[in-house]
Amino acid sequence: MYLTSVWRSLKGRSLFILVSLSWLLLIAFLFAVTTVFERVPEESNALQADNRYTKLNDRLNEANRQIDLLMAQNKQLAQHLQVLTELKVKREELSLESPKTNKKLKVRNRSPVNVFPSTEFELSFRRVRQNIDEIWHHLRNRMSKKSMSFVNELRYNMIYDLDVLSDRDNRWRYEELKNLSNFVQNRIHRLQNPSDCGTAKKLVCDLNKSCGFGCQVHHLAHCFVAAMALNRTLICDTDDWRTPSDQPNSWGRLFQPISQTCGDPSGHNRTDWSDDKLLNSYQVLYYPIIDYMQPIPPFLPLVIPTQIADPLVRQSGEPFIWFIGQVLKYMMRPSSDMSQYIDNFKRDNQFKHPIVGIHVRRTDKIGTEAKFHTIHEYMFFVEDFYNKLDLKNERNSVHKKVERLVYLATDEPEVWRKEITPYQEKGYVFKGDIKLSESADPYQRREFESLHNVVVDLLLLSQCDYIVCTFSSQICRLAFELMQTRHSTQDLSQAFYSLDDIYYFGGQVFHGKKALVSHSAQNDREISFKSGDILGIARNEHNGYNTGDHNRTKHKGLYPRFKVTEFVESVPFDVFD
Ligand SMILES: Nc1nc2c(ncn2[C@@H]2O[C@H](COP(=O)(O)OP(=O)(O)OP(=O)(O)O)[C@@H](O)[C@H]2O)c(=O)[nH]1
Ligand SMILES: *[C@@H]1O[C@H](CO)[C@@H](O)[C@H](O)[C@H]1NC(C)=O
Ligand SMILES: *[C@@H]1O[C@H](CO)[C@@H](O)[C@H](O)[C@H]1NC(C)=O
Ligand SMILES: *[C@@H]1O[C@H](CO)[C@@H](O)[C@H](O)[C@H]1NC(C)=O
Ligand SMILES: *[C@@H]1O[C@H](CO)[C@@H](O)[C@H](O)[C@H]1NC(C)=O
Ligand SMILES: *[C@@H]1O[C@H](CO)[C@@H](O)[C@H](O)[C@H]1NC(C)=O
Ligand SMILES: [Mg+2]
Repeated sequence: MYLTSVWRSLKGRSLFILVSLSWLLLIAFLFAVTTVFERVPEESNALQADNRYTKLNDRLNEANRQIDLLMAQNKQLAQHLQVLTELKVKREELSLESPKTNKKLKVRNRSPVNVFPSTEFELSFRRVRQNIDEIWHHLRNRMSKKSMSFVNELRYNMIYDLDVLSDRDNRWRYEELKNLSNFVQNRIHRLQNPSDCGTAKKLVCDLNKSCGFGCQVHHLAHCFVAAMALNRTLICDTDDWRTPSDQPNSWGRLFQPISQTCGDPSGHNRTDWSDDKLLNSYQVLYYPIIDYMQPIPPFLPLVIPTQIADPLVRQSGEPFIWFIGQVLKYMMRPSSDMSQYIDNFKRDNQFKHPIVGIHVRRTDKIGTEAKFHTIHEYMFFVEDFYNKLDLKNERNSVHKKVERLVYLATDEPEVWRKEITPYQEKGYVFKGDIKLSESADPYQRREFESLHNVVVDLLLLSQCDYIVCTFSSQICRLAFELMQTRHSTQDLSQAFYSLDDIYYFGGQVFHGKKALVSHSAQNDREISFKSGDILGIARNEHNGYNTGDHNRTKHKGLYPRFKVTEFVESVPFDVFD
């Protein structure tokens, strides 16, 4: 809106001018309306008079509408003015405390635009948050339940105060991440829609990797990463994807096409991935699955693009997961049918926030790729989430207890029938649908309905405020990746608990941690290192320690999590130049 943009450009300096301006506009408009009345010519017959009155009426209505609009804008301006006056008062209070020097002048002359936190500030902030949980995990393995209730109350209060501190800059966090997301989405869109498909450089990816749904989606994401690094349009024939012959085009029914202009894999010449010096000059490049990469390209996960590394590391505690989430966000833009289905499902289910998602992966997974976990193991962390929220409300003098909503996604219908009852009796409300779980039966997984329903569960899990699951399942890793791309004022990189593995991208080259401080092993199960050393990470023991190996000494063992930070590697991706 015009007035709003004037407002922004003036940055609140000439407030009174603006308010007066809006009144002037109003007066000018009233004046104009009066002239309209006067200019209406005299007419003789009744029909014309009728017409005239209709027209007059229309104009009057229009005038009324405009006046309402101006009034509304005026009210808005007054509100802005009030906010700024408050800010000004605060500023002055601040300067009252400091000695009367030039400093006061300086402060007052500075534009009201905030000075935003540095990257170091953000990293420290997130680290404090995380370390509060490290203390919690460390103690809950050693202390009685009773002593833990003291620790937990203390912890919730510390987290509350951190939230207050972080609120100050949340708007900025939200904006910077949103800007970055728009930038990435726009570049992918441009890459995927070349004006001339006949001459475009292409990277062809076959979706035939023989594995499950989540695994294939991750395979396509791996191809997308390469396409972006090499600035080649990704070509993928999605038509036959996971489709029984009588139910064609599953991908197209669930998602929007990955390109609107370019799906033809042909070109002047083509080659396979290799260390051929001329590789770049071929128009078409066939790209293999991640497990068979030879040579290993420098951009393989968990590497992030250099061009977005600074803001990304500043704003996200999990830069790679955010980045791969952006790729998935593009790939999995829901079709209009799917969009509508999700909207209806959310409405019928009364899906609302706050809500915690749990993904209970059972059936074929148990005993083959993962261990069995009871519902209680999941609900422990759901309960913790809501206790934290109750405390937050109490500190804010909100006395109503928050409704404990849980989105349940599972491939085992028995969880719905038998396991959640004690929690329903305690007042937990489970959202989702047992029908989605019934269609997840391993013998039905090739049916379109089953595929459709796992996508519904996946998208809704990704919209939760916190997820409890097993990262050994690709479905939950997908949900967590997508979750990072939601425009939120909170960094969501810690909004999960995995009952088994740490996060990984299948086929990743290296996941490293960098030592912030040195450590000398306290027993023969621990490893020693110096600050700056690189350590691998295999497991989070959830007691304050990781298991991993030292990159240089090759010793393997435990080390304290608070002594390390994520080791982030980046290389330039041509698509972002
Ligand atoms: N509706 C629904 N189906 C699920 C859920 N979890 C798993 N499934 C089913 O299980 C399938 C995923 O298992 P796989 O086919 O082995 O796929 P994957 O990529 O190997 O995933 P994981 O085995 O979980 O690592 C999905 O396609 C669904 O059919 C869930 O939460 N909801
Ligand atoms: C986000 O982008 C807008 C428009 O380009 C810009 O005005 C704004 O300053 C950016 N915000 C941040 C926090 O980077
Ligand atoms: C997938 O297709 C590629 C060629 O497009 C072929 O080289 C590969 O062997 C196929 N893999 C499987 C598992 O069918
Ligand atoms: C492939 O074709 C393009 C366009 O015709 C040409 O410029 C390029 O040199 C060719 N590459 C090789 C390795 O032949
Ligand atoms: C050591 O770290 C480098 C990254 O700097 C990595 O590529 C390599 O795989 C690591 N080696 C081991 C044994 O972890
Ligand atoms: C990437 O491709 C686009 C479109 O062909 C081109 O305009 C751009 O210059 C390329 N970028 C690089 C770094 O090659
Ligand atoms: Mg599987």
